[in-house]
Amino acid sequence: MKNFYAHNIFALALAVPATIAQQQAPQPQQPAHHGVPGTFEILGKSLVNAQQMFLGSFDKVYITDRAENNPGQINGHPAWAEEWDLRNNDQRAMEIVTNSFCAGGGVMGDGTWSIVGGNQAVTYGGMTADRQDGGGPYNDLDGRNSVRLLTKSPDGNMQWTISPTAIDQRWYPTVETLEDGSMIIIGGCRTGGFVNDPGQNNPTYEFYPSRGQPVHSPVLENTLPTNLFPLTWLLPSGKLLVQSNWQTILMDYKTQNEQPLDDMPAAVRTYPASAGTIMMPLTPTNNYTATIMFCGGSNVPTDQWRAPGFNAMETPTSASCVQITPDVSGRYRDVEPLPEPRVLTSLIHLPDQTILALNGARKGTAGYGNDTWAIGQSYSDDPILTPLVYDPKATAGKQWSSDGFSPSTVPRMYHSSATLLPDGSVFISGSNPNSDWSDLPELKYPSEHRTERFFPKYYNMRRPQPKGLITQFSYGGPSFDVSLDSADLFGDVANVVGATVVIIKTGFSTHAINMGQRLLQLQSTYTGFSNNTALLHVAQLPPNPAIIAPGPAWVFVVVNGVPSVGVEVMLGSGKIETQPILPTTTLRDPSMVKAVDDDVTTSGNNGTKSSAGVRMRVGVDGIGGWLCLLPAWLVVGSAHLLGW
Ligand SMILES: [Cu+2]
Repeated sequence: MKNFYAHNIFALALAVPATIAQQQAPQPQQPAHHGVPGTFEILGKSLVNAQQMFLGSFDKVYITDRAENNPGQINGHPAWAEEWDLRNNDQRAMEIVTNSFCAGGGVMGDGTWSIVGGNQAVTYGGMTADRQDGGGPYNDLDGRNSVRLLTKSPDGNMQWTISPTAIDQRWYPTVETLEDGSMIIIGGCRTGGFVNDPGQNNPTYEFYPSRGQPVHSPVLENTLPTNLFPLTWLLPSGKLLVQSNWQTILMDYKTQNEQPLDDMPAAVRTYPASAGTIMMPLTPTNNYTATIMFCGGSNVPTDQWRAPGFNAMETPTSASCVQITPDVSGRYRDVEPLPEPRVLTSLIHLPDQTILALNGARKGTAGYGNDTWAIGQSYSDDPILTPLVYDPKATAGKQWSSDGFSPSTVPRMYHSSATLLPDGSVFISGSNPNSDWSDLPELKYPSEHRTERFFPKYYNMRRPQPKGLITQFSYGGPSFDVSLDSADLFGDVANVVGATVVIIKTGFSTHAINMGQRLLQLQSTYTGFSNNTALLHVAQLPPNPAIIAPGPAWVFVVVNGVPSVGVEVMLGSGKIETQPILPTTTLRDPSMVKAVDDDVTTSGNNGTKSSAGVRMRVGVDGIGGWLCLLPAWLVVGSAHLLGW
């Protein structure tokens, strides 16, 4: 019999298209790093200021900065890019060639990270350099037209290369990855400054890889002067939510149409008001409907930003939190406000579907300058050192909480950044409200290179070690099973009922925005067994890449609010292309099975009876039975399409 089944599995495997091959991921283990939950740990000092930062692989964080007088050196000049090795906190300065000052960035469907746009070549103090083709103290080139790509060099290390395809000049552009894994690059200005002005505005968007000339955007034309880093998310409808100054639109980039939604209430959320912003978790419960949240910012009338009497220290910061569900309604609604007003806040998805708020200040705005009211050069003051967590499931009045959290010792204001790490801790670096790198002792807010980790409450809990995760997810397609043993379930199989499988894109962090950050809970059901083991039956991604764009991401299995260590996965085909959409399969009904052998009467994750099935023994500790793990692709002809 064994040979019979093996033969059939082999024959059927040949029929599976390559796009849905399910390659098993290594079993996640316990975190390698030790930390105290609710606290920060200083890891060391970065070589360059963390103006921009992202998690590039399991153990590498990439930090980039503007061209400035950083302590880190490369090729005989100060560096403004580096790689941080999470295993040992070793750092490697990197050459990035052009000035990536206030650049945007993101990761494409083929897994390539990019940093887009920037400023002219500069010399000391951020002053424009005499020449734009290199030389001078920083040997930087004009970066306004640059798309920089993180690629593998012949020596095996990652390196920054400049794409031969130039973009239009963009300082402070936003990048969002689209359904096909390409990027839209939106907005920015040409020569820089605290806020934008008509003489240098670039009210257009374009694509990388290029789709031709930039396209004019009315909302970017009409929202001066605070239209820099326009807050942009791809929505499940395939349209983009674009929020800029007080205006909000639905942008259909395919038809070049902009539809106005409600004006933003309470506060400006875009730079330099710099609210915390995030797309809320996309879940089966909300039918993968996108809701965007904006928290904090500054209530500054449009004509005040450039007025002679402007004083950032006197602009009222906001505690307001609002949400909008733009594919359903153009209306903003208030949600629980922040405990105190703040700006420059990074909102970070944690795998337990709470949101961590950290970095920022009670007073002022983003930016810096030689103004009499500035603190040194800083336009912000009174840093907020204790993180908060937002739990929309908590009772009213307690949704924002800092219970159990100790403060950091490091102010994190303008030009700081933060990203989730695979072990569920959060990596934080930067803060540099100065025109050039400086650690002069008289500065209240010197250029900050101390780099930290924050450890959420679950950090030291024994992590689930699920078996059966896969390395590549398709849009629709066959479900798969993940096994959890008794330890993974904290000794009680009932804990499988609330277990979740979540995909997180950690995003590209800069200026309190994590561009492209997203959390999606996969649809799943379970079979629990009497010996406190269980299977999770897990769907692929919803069959719509606008819900979560193709490209690299992390998958976590979360039991009792405790996440496994994340496993790096690829969403989609791994190419920049129209993504294949496969039929979805209906997951089998959730069940608790008293006797292990009861389960063999039913087969397949899709609830199809065993007559269509092939039984195989799986290495699930403690189950000890014959379980049918027939992948759904065997019966794809009978699959039910879900109504997404
Ligand atoms: Cu900046």
